[in-house]
Amino acid sequence: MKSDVVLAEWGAALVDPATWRTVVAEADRGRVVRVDRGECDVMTSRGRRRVFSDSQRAQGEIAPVTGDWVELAEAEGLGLVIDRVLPRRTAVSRRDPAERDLEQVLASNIDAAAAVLGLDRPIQPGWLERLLVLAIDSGAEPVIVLTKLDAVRDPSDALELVDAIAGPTPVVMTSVVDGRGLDDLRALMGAGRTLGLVGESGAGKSSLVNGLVGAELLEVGEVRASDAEGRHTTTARELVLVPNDAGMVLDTPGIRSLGLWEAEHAVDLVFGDLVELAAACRFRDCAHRKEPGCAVQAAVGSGTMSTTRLRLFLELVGELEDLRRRGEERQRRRRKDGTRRAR
Ligand SMILES: Nc1nc2c(ncn2[C@@H]2O[C@H](COP(=O)(O)OP(=O)(O)OP(=O)(O)O)[C@@H](O)[C@H]2O)c(=O)[nH]1
Ligand SMILES: [Mg+2]
Ligand SMILES: [Zn+2]
Repeated sequence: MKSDVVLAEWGAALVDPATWRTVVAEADRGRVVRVDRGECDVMTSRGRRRVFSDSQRAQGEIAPVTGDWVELAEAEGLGLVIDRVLPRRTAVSRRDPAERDLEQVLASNIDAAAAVLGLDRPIQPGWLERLLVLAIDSGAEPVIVLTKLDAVRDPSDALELVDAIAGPTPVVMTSVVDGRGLDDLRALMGAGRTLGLVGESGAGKSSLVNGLVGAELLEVGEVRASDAEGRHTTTARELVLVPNDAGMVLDTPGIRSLGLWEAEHAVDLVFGDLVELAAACRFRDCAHRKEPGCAVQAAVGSGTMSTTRLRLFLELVGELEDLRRRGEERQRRRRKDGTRRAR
């Protein structure tokens, strides 16, 4: 592709918002639009380039992810390689549930982060809370997107539950069948801005991309009829340009599970207002049920805190206590086994 053709197509998308420098003049710079094993597609002013993600660097501290701004270099025998990943403005990342310190970056340099859930299945509060942690923790503007609005007769119960969790985070309901809500998503994008989508398989992320682009660009998979379980159709993280300078959207494969790290952070990131209130309770170990001097119950009484939100908060705190207790027991058992074997 020639430079002017790319510019006409990608336009503002190739302006690095961190520096406001157009990449056009710099053929050695670009943005990662797709990552496969060992290779990536990088959009540069000269078009889409397939580059090696040189294994040494890819396994190092910063492996390139979709959305990254990178500098390219020629490497002998390899052709174009990613020489450097520029500092990320924002990043959606999760922790490996087995190795909780291992961070996995799912998308970078996004401006809005959407936690996507389908209205075709029951909303699981614990799942939404964890997913919302990813969106809030990314540093981008978080938003909750409820898809398949056309597939439900009355979304009001689901919406009430979601609102109780969302707090100040905006909630958008969409349908790619009748187009409702797509303009609300477009409002989060705009020239040079990127909307990132995360959620479980079958939530409708790739369908949203197609809906925003107005073409069947990405593959979409049926969900199982019995329980709306997805089939993990999307396997690569992909950054897609929306025509007419309307911004970009970053699709990701369905997330299988989110663990303890996300749940722990949900206490502060999702229920921060309750943590703050609880600090004013008379007793430090207040359970916020019937204790005298409970600031949380006072807020419920005066109508500033919803009973549903309080119930969800107490459920999360209870679940965390369970998880921690079980983790400690496992450790104790392991230590005991160790001493037995050492004898
Ligand atoms: N009725 C209706 N169905 C939808 C809507 N959006 C998505 N679907 C359907 O939901 C199913 C899953 O959609 P996908 O877009 O493949 O879901 P995904 O989140 O990309 O799934 P993975 O790639 O597996 O993570 C498909 O059968 C879609 O046709 C919608 O707005 N309305
Ligand atoms: Mg998909
Ligand atoms: Zn209390």
